[in-house]
Amino acid sequence: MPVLLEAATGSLAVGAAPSSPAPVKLSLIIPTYNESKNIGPMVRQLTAAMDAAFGAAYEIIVVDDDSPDRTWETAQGLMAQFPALKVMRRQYERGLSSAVIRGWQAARAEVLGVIDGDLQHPPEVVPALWHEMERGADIAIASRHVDGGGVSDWSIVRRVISRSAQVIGLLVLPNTVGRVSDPMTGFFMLRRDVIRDVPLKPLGYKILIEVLGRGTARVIAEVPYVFRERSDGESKLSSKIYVDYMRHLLRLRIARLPLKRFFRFAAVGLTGVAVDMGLLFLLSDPSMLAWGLTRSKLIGSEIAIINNFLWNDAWTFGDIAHRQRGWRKRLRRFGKFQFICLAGLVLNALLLNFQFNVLGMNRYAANAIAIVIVAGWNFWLSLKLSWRVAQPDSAKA
Ligand SMILES: Nc1nc2c(ncn2[C@@H]2O[C@H](COP(=O)(O)OP(=O)(O)O)[C@@H](O)[C@H]2O)c(=O)[nH]1
Ligand SMILES: [Mg+2]
Repeated sequence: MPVLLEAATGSLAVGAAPSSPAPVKLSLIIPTYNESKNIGPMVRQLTAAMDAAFGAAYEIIVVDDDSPDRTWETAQGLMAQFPALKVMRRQYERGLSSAVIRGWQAARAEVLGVIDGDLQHPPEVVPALWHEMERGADIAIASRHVDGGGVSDWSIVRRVISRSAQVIGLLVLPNTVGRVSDPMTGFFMLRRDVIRDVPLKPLGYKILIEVLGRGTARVIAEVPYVFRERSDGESKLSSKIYVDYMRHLLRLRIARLPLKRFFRFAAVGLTGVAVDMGLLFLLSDPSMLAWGLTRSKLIGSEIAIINNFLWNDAWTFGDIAHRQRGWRKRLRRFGKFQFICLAGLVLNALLLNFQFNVLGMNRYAANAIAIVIVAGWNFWLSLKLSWRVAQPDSAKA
């Protein structure tokens, strides 16, 4: 029997392509679990479609999770007949998403792909996806929700569940899930660069959401396809998959929050409080300069704002400031920051009044809440206005 591929262990990050004497253009993964009846027809149809498009310059990697029906063995038996076919039998790890990534880790091509092994994804669509990659896409997805796509025989219940899952995804991660019409698809291709060396932490079924959420894709193309009915074997979809999906969305949501920046911003804010207090003392205290209270407060606050701006520009958002050099740009950032802080001050007073006068809260509790809300507001606006990144995707690279 021909040899099987070894499954990598450790981190789920996909590195650089290995140098290879016979390079391939596309590495397509088929994750399988109990698909022994389907894998033969699947590989046959796929090879027919791919030979026409690639000649010999492609590879198909079946990643089987040690199926009880010995799918890996059936696939291994096909290798002599199909030279592009490779098989991985995973014995120490389980799950659809990690199977796909382990497959990509063993892949040789710069373009990686995935397709189900149960013939529900039509193999004829592979060349169409490849065509989009050649035209410059970073990711090309096969979609059920663009013109010409669809599901063949789904009950109304299944349609509603699928669409609800999509809507929840849109609410939790609008900038990720909203980038494609069919975020639930398990049939797509991507450039290796999009996820190269990025540690992936997928959960459950939705590997595309992981790739969109953690990768750096800019151009995304969609190709229609009709999700076919299963003729053999059975779906592994269970209610646990929905729970995993929710957990996956939350995990990505947290990973995408700019927590580090927020903590820096908050630390800078504390230095601002110290400057403000110190100047109030120096300028207005009877033992010091003994200036009027309002004048001292205004000067102290303004210098605190300048202090905060300088630290944020150099540290909190230093990476972004570094890419937007020059005095004019710096002044513009400062102007916006100044405006945000003043607006924050007004908001602070309004909130304090509302909580104290309308809600009848304790004034110090109300003030503490107002300060937290205004800190969040200042941070968010600073992120979106002052230190806005023109191209969020390229910025990560
Ligand atoms: N390696 C591996 N493949 C899986 C696993 N679960 C499902 N698959 C494969 O992933 C593909 C899609 O799974 P399926 O159960 O058909 O999902 P459905 O089409 O959404 O009902 C099929 O090729 C399955 O054999 C798993 O835990 N490990
Ligand atoms: Mg299926």
